[in-house]
Amino acid sequence: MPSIDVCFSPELIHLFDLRGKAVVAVDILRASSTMVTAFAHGAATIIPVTQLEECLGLAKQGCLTAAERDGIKAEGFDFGNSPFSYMIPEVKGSTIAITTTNGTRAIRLSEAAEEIVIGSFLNLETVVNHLVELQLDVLVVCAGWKGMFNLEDSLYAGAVAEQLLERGFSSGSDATLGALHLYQNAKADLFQYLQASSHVQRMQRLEITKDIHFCLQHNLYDVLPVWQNDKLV
Ligand code: 3SL
Repeated sequence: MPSIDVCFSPELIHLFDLRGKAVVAVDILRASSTMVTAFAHGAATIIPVTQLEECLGLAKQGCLTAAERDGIKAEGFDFGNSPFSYMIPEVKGSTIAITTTNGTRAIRLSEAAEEIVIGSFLNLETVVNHLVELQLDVLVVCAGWKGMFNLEDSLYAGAVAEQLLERGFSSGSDATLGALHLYQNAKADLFQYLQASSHVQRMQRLEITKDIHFCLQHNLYDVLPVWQNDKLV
């Protein structure tokens, strides 16, 4: 029986053997939710990179570019990291190069996995169904915040764990059980539960509360971004 495990921060990823595993890379607020939204609005390809310069350089190859640092859109890029900015006709058929503070790093650090999919509450059911079909051991890699644990990604890991445990997976660790218990305590009202969390407070200071509400919705989209040849398709 395959297992479900959770890596609470990219700083812990060296403790896991990714070979042969399916990684679900998640940054609920907001990178993975934004990528899922961009695909749902017709993006063809997303190239996650870690550095601003590399991202900007990809404009020369015809990419749209997106960059966020500390919650704010970086100067000179087409997009920041709000899911709402990807709901425009120009996104259809496009290739988007993106760099964000934590999310794109989590994806890049997962490259040794057998399969990487991008998870968010927005496509939770689609991700879970895919993992059940794959029958590989699963590791949810939380982007966290600058190496630290965060609540929103851990809650998502708990949501994935809840569904996979119901569908025959085994718990890989105390991390899985911790994430599951968090989610079960919070799921009645995730927004309320996250009120005191650091990134929600940061986003509220930046007046982007509507992005938080958007990213906490479950199963809005049925897209499944998958890592293939150095990009997401
Ligand atoms: O850290 C990240 O990668 C971002 O998702 C952070 S933010 O939500 O855009 O502020």
